[in-house]
Parts: sequence; structure tokens; C-alpha cells
Amino acid sequence: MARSWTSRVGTVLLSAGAIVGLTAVPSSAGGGAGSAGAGDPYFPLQGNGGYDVAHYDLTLATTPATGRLDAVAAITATATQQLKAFDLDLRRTLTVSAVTVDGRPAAFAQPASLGQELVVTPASPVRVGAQFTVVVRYGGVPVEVTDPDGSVEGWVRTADGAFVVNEPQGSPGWYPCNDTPTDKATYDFHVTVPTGVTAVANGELVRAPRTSGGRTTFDWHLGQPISTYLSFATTGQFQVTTGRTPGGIPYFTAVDPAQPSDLSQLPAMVDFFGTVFGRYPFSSTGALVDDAPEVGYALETATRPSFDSAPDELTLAHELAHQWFGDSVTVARWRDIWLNEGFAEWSSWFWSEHSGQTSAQQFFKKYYATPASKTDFWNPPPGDPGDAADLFDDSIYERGAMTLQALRVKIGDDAAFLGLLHDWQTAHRFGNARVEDFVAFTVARFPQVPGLQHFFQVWLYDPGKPANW
Ligand code: MET
Repeated sequence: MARSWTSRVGTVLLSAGAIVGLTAVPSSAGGGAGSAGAGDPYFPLQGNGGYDVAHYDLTLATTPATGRLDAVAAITATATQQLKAFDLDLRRTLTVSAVTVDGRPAAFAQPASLGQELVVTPASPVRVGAQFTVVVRYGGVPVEVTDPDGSVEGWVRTADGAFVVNEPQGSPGWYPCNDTPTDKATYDFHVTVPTGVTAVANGELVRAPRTSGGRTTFDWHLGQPISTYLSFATTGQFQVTTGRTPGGIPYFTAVDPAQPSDLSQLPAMVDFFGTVFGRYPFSSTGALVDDAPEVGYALETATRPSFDSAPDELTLAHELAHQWFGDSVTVARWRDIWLNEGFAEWSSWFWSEHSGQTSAQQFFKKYYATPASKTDFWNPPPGDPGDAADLFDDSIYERGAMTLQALRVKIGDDAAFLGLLHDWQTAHRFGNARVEDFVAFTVARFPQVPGLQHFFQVWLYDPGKPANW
């Protein structure tokens, strides 16, 4: 789902494959075909051009003992150009057995040269502007995707199922998709597992789990649009708790008994962030805690963050704050990652301050005491990580959060600073944005604060420990 947003430089329409100023990888299928990438230089094959997905309907049958996945993906999209052929992203460890476009058999290929492209050639071209449905039948044993920074993601097998986290490129490891943050879509999941195993995905359970012949199916629906990297369908043994926050948002938490977790602050955190950053973007919340500590990170899977192990309070607050900063306002390009991580990290400090613990300014002081000689702590500057391998470096998080705290101090008026975060989020709700957009938004809003451009240059872009801002 493409969204438009307005910045000081005008209104830009972001649609997959049409990011202004980026060059998409041409399709292997030649003229009249959608491109094989959406134009992000960090991940050139990620996403595709020529269409805009509105909805994924994923039927997934899996057996933890074998790791096998047998699936059918029904993808509803609109053609943004005439399509003689188009690509979806899908790892070649999964084998496609049949594809239809609007019910008619289509030709397909998974070229080894491209690695993660499923090239679909419909029986007749899809007209520009037409809505069409692609159904892909596929199966195999999904394998993890290894990222440029060495971490693993995608369908990560566990002792009792699979822990599924997908930032930045894990989704094609388990379903065919337009794997760019700029193409947001709604989801249905129908996950079938051996009875006794629980399947948890984004959104809400739409009916009681259905059991037949020793297999149980969980039907989840997410009605708000999200980027593919925020989708998940995790399976295993979980203790489930449901309820409502005092503010009325339904929650569903699922915790692996091997990772006893204190999630008691979750309802208060969601309600608190809602009062500060704007109405909670989704129709339910919660958390998923698995026993997969080898993964080494948590992820802000939409509605319900995923934790590889029992989270501490700051980590829980970080992932919940991402629902506004990351899941509602999402990066336009991966280099914009500060808009996700710097904001979520600062928000966790702000929760700590709000709940009478360490204040955001105390966190700032502690981190600012790090000597300039610790260049790994201060670099890369958060406004431009420079490389896909550095997307999740500490500087993006800690120097990134310090940037917002320093901005808070520079603006010198808490209501004005919090109003900025609130209005930024609501202006870009369910959309995408770039770091430059936040800078322009802030500069335009505070003409009375001198030197903001210089401030952002020093904190976001200059290498090394910031000084003299
Ligand atoms: N976005 C995650 C976080 O909240 C990190 C993902 S690392 C692939 O820290």
C-alpha cells in the first residue's frame, strides 16, 4: 500500500519501485516487466517495481519436528504500470509448485542468478491500474537469512517451532512478497500446526482455533497496513494471557515457559506512549516471548513485539514505542533507520523518566561521558549509517537517542518538544519518511530556535563525538 506524505519540500508519492532519486534494478524478464528491486542501495534486490500490494492472505502449514512449511500465499495488488511480467521476493530454499494470476495459470521461474526473485509471467499482461490477485503455492524447509551484520533472521527454528523475525530482509525466507518498507499492506494468516502448538501472528485472532485430525489452525487478521519486515508468524509452546489496557486496547501476550517474563508494565507503557505520541496505531497490542536467545535481539513486529528471551523493562518499552516510530512512521530507505531506532531508544529513556527511574537527561549524561577515542561508540553518525552492515550499530541507538534528548534541551520547552514528536507521528501515520523530512519538519516548526540545521549536522551527520552544537 503506497502512502503519500508532505514535507517542506512538497508532497512525494512513494510507491514501490518509484522512490524519487533511487534507481531500481531492471527485471530479468525484460521490457514491460516490473523491476526486480525497489531501489534501496543497501538491499538492491529487495522489493520490486510495477505494483503495489494491498493485502497478503497467507495459509501456512508447518510441523516443528521436521521444520517443513507448506503454504499458499494469495496477494492482492494494483499494477502501477502495464505488467507483462513481475517479480516477487522469495528465497530459493522454498520451491514454488504453481502460480495463478486472477485465477489463470501463470509461468514462473526462480532464477539462481537473482537469489531471491520469483519471476511471474501472467497468461496475459496486467493492465496499468488494474487490481489483480496472485496465488503462489510453495513449500520446503525455510532456512534463516543471514544479514550483512552477521545476525540471523527470517524463519528461525527453535526446539518447539520457529521464531519469526524479519528486519530487514527475512520475510522472503517464508513467503513471497514485495519486500520493501514502502509497500505497506494488511494481512490474514491461517497457520496450521500440530495440536498443542500455538501459532501467534500480527493483529487479532478472528475465531477460536480450529482443530481437526490432530492439527489446529490459528486465524489472525491485521487490518492496519504494515511493511513486510514487521509481519510474523511464530510457532511453539506458549502461555497466553489476554486482557485490555486501562485505556481500552486489547492485548494478547504469549510467553515461552522457559523464559518467565515480567510484562506487568506493558499496558501502562502502551497507554502512556499513546498519550504522548498520538493514538495507538493498531487495534491490539501484546508481546511474544520465545526461547531463542541465540538470535540476540528483539523486534517490533507490528501489534505484538517479538522477544528472543525475557525482556528487561527498557527493552519492552523500546519495542512498544516502535509501534509509533517504525511501525506507523516507517523508514523510506534503510539509511533512515535513525527514525526507528533513535526514536524508540529515546522513548524507552522517557518511559524510565516517567516511571520515576533514571531520567532521559541522566541517560544522556552517562552516554555522553564516553570518550571521543571510543570511535566505535560514536560512529557511524546516526543520520547516515553508510552501509547495510552498520544499520543496527550502537551509535544508531545511543547517539541516536542522545540526538533527540539534546534536541529536547535545545528547544527548551517540553510541551513543544513532545508536540513535535506527536505531530511528526500523526502526520506520517502508516506512511514512510526520511531523516531529511524530520529535519525539515523540525526546522519549519521552530523558526525561533536558532542553529537547528547546524545542530542536526553535528548530531546526525558529522563523524566522531558531537561537540559545539
Ligand atoms: N529493530 C530491532 C530493535 O528494536 C533490532 C533489529 S536487529 C535486526 O532493536
